[in-house]
Amino acid sequence: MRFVDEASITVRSGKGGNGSASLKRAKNLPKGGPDGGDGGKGGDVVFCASQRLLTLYDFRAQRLFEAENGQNGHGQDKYGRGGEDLIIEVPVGTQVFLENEDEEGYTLLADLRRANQRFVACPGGEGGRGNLHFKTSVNRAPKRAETGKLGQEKRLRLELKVIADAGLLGLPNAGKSTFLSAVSAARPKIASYPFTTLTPNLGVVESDDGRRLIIADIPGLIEGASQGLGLGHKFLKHVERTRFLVHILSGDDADPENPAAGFAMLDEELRAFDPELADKPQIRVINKIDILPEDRLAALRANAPADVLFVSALTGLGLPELLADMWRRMDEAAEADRAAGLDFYESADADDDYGDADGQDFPEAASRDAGGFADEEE
Ligand SMILES: Nc1nc2c(ncn2[C@@H]2O[C@H](COP(=O)(O)OP(=O)(O)OP(=O)(O)O)[C@@H](O)[C@H]2O)c(=O)[nH]1
Ligand SMILES: [Mg+2]
Repeated sequence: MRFVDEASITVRSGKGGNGSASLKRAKNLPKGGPDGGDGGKGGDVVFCASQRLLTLYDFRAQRLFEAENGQNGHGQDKYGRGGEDLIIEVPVGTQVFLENEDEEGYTLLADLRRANQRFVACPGGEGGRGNLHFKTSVNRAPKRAETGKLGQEKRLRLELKVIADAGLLGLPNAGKSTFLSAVSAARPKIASYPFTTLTPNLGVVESDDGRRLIIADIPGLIEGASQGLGLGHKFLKHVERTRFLVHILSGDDADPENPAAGFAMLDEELRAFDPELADKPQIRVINKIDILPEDRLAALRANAPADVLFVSALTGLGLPELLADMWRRMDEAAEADRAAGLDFYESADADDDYGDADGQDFPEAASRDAGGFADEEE
């Protein structure tokens, strides 16, 4: 499965069915009254955020989405059946934009941040009323009925911005994907050459008491990424919507005399992308301590800022401490969000409603595949 985070599609809601102008016919009723039923409502086009999906890949193949039309009403008081709504599943974190007709650009319609959150993008047309409704004391046999209203058509742009609790940040080869695979069920590609990861990977860490911490692993950044070097820094948008970052520096790459400089270098790239991202809380980690010569490791420990953690993603050394710190950050961030009245990262099955005006929730919560978009080859 290839990771795709942008798509343009057209959606059409269903037309309402026509009302019927039928008059009763029966032997004993020469001048029958109206018995024409209403047309059914056209189907809505509805987006639903699903934890099963991790990319917008499917929208490469299909670009037109149409809900069903409502059926016409009939005589004998028969109402037309409503058209089926069309439910379009998108990954959690998908933003739905309306393509502006006159000017360039897009208008944000909905941000589907929570599992099962729904957004009605195009309501179906109302069904027309049958002549039943038009009977009056002077006109007992009206021939009048309404036609159904047309559905709507919209050109939409979908953009996925991954939502996770922690974002991994670091130079190529630092061991980000190795860390993800050590602590979650995700199996991202890992290799000893730079830029192994080409698209984001997601992994889920589960605590003993059933809590979940979602980690986003993104491609490595290099100095000058903000000027387009390496893979550039566009993937940073996938760590924008995280609570905190885990900044991993390989003990190979760190300067033993001044390890802080290695972290500061990528912080500058973050700042160039988005100053807010640079201000996000960070856990700083020096990795690969299993292969560092003793004197190098000793110098790194002596010269690193006190908060830096030392780990080996490969052997697991130091990972329990790192995970404990991540859970602590998670609690702190959740507390800060609650204090600020923010709803951004609420878990999927929270039942308080804070969606967009028209984003509704469904009670059943899908469970997320613990894997990720790990498989990079198509
Ligand atoms: N000895 C040792 N090797 C490690 C450790 N962590 C990662 N590696 C190795 O370092 C290489 C790069 O690891 P990756 O996990 O692919 O690194 P990455 O940061 O995801 O790299 P990119 O995806 O290219 O940005 C692989 O050969 C790993 O086996 C570690 O703690 N100790
Ligand atoms: Mg990687």
